Amino acid sequence: MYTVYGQAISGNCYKLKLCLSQLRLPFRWVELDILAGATHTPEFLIMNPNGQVPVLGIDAETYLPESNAGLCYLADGTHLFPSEKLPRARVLQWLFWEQNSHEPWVAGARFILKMAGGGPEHQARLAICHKRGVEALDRLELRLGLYPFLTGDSYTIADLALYAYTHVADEGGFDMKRYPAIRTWLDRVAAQPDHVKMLEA
Ligand SMILES: N[C@@H](CCC(=O)N[C@@H](CS)C(=O)NCC(=O)O)C(=O)O
Repeated sequence: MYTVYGQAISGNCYKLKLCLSQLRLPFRWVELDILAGATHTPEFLIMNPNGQVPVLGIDAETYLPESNAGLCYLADGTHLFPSEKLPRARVLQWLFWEQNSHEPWVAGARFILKMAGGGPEHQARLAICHKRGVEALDRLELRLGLYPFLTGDSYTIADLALYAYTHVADEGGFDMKRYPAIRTWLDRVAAQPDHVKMLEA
């Protein structure tokens, strides 16, 4: 059985939970407190030298950090990750974009407001997250105005990955009323079979 080392409030960790649930794979969840330093203990750093969750435990000795690497591993050979060259590369395109251009800002703003207290010392960083996050959401809106899912007509791990932080972007201070195509897509993703909510047990 797989093990997810994660923190339930984290969108990156939610990606693995959602993927495992949608593939109907049994898993065990080990809850870790990031702010208490649980990802920087010597034991954890053996699993992920980068000191971050999530980590996917594949067996007693095999650990896979990086949320989107975990998605590719779990979904390989399933309907959530196409095997043909170009459709597969399109999924990877959105997974890389998520980590480079979306997650740092959209999740970053949420972290500041929801977990770090949002105090004056965070305001300069928050402003950057909002500026860059709006740019990312504008691009997502453009794409989702053209296609039902990110890579075209089918739901894939690209949608799953982008859903994780976009559906809670309002908690980072983003005004989601500006994004009708994103909101329709969020409903479409939430209606997929075996969808689970972020904080659902
Ligand atoms: N690129 C990583 C990012 C993971 C990440 O940012 N994890 C955060 C929680 S969402 C974390 O563990 N932070 C603790 C730290 O950096 O010390 C992934 O996609 O898995």
